[in-house]
Amino acid sequence: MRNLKRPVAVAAAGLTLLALAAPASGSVLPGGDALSGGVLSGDRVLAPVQPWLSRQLDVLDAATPTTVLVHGTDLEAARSAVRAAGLTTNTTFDRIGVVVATGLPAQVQLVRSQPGVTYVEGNQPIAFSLATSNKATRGDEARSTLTGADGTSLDGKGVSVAVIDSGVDPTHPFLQNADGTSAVVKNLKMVCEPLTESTCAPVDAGSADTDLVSGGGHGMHVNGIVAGRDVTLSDGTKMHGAAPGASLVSISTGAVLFIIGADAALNWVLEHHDAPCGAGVPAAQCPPIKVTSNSYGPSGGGAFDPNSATVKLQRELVKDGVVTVWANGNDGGDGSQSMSNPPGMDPTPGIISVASFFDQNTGTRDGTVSDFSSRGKKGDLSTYPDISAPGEDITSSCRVYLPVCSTGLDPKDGGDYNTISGTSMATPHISGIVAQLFQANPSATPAQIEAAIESTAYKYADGAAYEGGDPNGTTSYDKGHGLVDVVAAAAAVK
Ligand SMILES: [Ca+2]
Repeated sequence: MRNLKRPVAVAAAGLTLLALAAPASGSVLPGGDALSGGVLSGDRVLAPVQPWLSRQLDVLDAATPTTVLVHGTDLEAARSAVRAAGLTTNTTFDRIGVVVATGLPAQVQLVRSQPGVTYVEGNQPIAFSLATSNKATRGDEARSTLTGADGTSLDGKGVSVAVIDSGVDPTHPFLQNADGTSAVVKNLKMVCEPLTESTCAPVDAGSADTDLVSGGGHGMHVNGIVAGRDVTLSDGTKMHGAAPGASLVSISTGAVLFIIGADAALNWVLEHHDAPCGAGVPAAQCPPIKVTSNSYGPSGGGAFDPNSATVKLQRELVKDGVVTVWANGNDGGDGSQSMSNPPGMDPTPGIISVASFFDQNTGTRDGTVSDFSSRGKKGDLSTYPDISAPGEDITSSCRVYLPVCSTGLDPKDGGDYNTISGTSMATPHISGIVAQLFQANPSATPAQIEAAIESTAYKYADGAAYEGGDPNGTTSYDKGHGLVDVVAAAAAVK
């Protein structure tokens, strides 16, 4: 049965992606080429261009505008270069010196020759990682037996998790606090139009449902897995998310499944994590963001690109004490090549990539690594996922009228809940657990959080052998260090 579900869900997302990607540049997906660039042209040295963009520039019509990320030695250098090349600025990522701009292929080539330009990156299409629990992680045991530095039960309280996804309905019953407020303390929608001259800007959606676009439903499910409150469904099922005390900052990437929308969301977190609801709103009401949850990426893996805006942004976030969590992808594999989601391969401590574990619907810790979970390349530890978390047959908040939710197996309560699978569902478990660990030790660094999770993982036996060579203990190309153990990780991080 589990083999039937995932392809259906993936097909739904694939349609969404293609429909949205078509006007831009077709559906070319990233490869694993080495960096090209530094080419001498006349007496000018051209800045290197991302391999994916390089292929796009070969096939794009000369009259078809495209959107790129111009990286400068600093913001002013990037701005000057964009002006000189005649590109139109859409938005800027100030701290990493990047200008997002649109122009014709010849203008993109021209910007490469401008002084102070270090890299030019394309606006690559991305897809949400799709496919489907909580006892297995010992998250419930941590909540009932442990307390945080604040003296309250370990449920993620005092921490906001930024979920970058298709959006959320803050009024969904799974996200309601006992006092009638929502777990969602900030609900943003990124409005980006990569092929126009409009800006790529966050709009505050208040309590509106931001998860209505095609492909919607994914974000609703992911937000619920992070921080769903205690509910009892009409069939008597009692459930909650990984961190039922954590707050949620939802950043909807909207209808545009391109990397700039997601990068703009990470950039917003970089600029607002200390006070996501504004300086005037107390942390007790709107806690600082300490972790971002990212269940998306290109299909089929690809090479790690240290020059990408995504990687620069997540490294700045680590410096500010914010952990980044990535779905490792749903491309399976056999270890002969890396199928892992590229930014999750960042060796910077505090960036965590998540494989999917199947607890056989029993809560056992001796389950299996999901068939669909992306494998790294055997022998190359840099490509291995970091940790496993439950990602198969996961029941969470849904809306049956949304495409992703309608692919689930078992709609409950009129479609308010459904069961789906994927590393997209494993990832928010880890994001919620990171919130629990920061509650246990608010002064922990992202590196300490990652080390605590990995060094205490439960070594379930399914799949590839565990190997040495990683500072946080033995690891494997299919399931990383093993299954997350919240009780043990909380003890390690204190
Ligand atoms: Ca890592």
